[in-house]
Amino acid sequence: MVYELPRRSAAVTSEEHNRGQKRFLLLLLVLVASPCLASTTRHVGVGQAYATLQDALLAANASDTGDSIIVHPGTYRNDHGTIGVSNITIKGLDPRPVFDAEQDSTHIENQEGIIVVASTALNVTIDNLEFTGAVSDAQNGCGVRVMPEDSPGWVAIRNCTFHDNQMDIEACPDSLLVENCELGRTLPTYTNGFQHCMYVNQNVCRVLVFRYNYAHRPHNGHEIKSRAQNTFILYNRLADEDETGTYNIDIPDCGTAYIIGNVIVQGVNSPNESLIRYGAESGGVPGRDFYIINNTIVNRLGTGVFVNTDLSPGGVTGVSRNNIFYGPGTLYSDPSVITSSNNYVDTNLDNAPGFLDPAGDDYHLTAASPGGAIVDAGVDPGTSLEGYALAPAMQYVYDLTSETRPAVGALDIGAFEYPTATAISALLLSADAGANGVRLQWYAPGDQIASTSVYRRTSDTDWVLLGHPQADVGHQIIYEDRTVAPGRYEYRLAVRDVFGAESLVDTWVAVPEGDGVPRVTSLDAATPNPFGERLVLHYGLPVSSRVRLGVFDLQGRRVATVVDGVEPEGWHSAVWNGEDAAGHLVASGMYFARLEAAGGATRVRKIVVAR
Ligand SMILES: [Ca+2]
Ligand SMILES: [Ca+2]
Repeated sequence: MVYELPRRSAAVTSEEHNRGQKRFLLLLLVLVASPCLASTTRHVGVGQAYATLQDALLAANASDTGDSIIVHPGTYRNDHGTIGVSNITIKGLDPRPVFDAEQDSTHIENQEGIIVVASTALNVTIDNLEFTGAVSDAQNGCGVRVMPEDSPGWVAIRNCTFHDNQMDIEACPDSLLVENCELGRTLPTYTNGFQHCMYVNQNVCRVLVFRYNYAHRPHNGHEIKSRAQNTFILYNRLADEDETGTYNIDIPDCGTAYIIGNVIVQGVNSPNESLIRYGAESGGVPGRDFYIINNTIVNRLGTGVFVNTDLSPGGVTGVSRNNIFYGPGTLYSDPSVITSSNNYVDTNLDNAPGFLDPAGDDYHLTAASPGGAIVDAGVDPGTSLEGYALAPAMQYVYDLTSETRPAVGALDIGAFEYPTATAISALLLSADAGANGVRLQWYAPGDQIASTSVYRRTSDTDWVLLGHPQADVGHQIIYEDRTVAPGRYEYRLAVRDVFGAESLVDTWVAVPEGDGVPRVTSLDAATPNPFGERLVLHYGLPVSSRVRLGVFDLQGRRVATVVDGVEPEGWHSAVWNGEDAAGHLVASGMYFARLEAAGGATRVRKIVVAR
């Protein structure tokens, strides 16, 4: 969806288009790249142009051309830096690079964070990095720290891991997106202060979107604390576990807050009984409305207040619908300010909701979940005061992703719909690359495929959609990409089933050098394989050559001759109709295709005939 806030243009693209809301949110991630033609890609790592991220950032700041920084795998100790200019992307290559400040306060820039985004840096993406050991003398050493920015820029933090920092993320850009991240344990400090996983620390932040994350084990702090004017907490897991997390969600200065589709768990060591706290410090931002919709909220402490507004200023209104409140405690400190309906309450921790694995914090519903009370018992939660549709469009997927929430009867109560859709499991059969293209072949069983999509990227570009190949009757999906230059590419097949669940298969392919002519004699994997009536054999010749392409049985006897003659250099295809030399269909079973070309080059591929 594209959300927009009224005053400043920005947007987020996402799979939630069907929400159709236009008034909110931020962050145009597809416009991450700088329009500046002089933009440079700088590589960091052993044997790369820059040994440290700090060196690459100094160069990127000096050139101020909206550079991309690619961090190669490895552990970077005492490597830290400041992003001082706009339109910077820092992206780690798998396996995810680790930045370890080694719990030494001299190891982070300005005593702030391993990566600091200065207020002068607008539109920054930090992708696929791990941050650990950030400690500062001020006791708020961060994995990533974004300085206050009262201008219309954004910061996106994606696919990152944080743990054992004094704060994982402290940030207040105009717009902030944090998605698909793990924000793990925060470190105790000598004053035993409040160490949050996610902290938006000033009201200049206009919009926070925090989604598809797993925030857990804050030490004497909150999984998420937001002073943003508009806070969206969507489809996350926020769990104290064994640590001393205080509030799972703290919205201290009021504002508009959306808490939708989350798993929220207060642990046995929480020093404060409240799980969601709203307006406890001030009315510092104008909104006075909050929405708690389709969450599964669990209290393992012996006592508790699920939603606490007792210190908030006047004029506060909340909506609470379709939630599961599981465990002892008071639902609302002040029920008069909350419109509440269609919530399921079980104070006993006796698994009456029929959760899949509550001891493991997995609150998916099961066949034991009560129909009519939880399953299909939700209502359309309506819209917010600002017109934002409150119904959950997505659901959290353990641990760091999400999926479209399936539509199975009426909306269920809680964070998950039952039955959970079963994603179609797709399997890569072959990936063949020649000088003039790539051919990929997958197998995706089942007859409930709603759509397929093939994407391509390189190690430093984002996914590009190539097409939507159809599965054939044999459940095979074939895609041929004739648009690639030599180099390494990753292909992704996404198969979405009719319930909305998606299965992904990613494959790296190396395309060799060449200008349309193969470097060596080659015979691609036969397609389709197995086959019944018609088999296509693709082969490539580096030079014009006498060619014999035949089919042989397991005893090595020639069954059929497909090509026998002189062919020019380049790529060719030939069809075998499954008949032997006498024109009879051959028996089902295994055969071989053998290509013989000039210079004694011989290539063999297995063929399976299945009738
Ligand atoms: Ca608590
Ligand atoms: Ca349902």
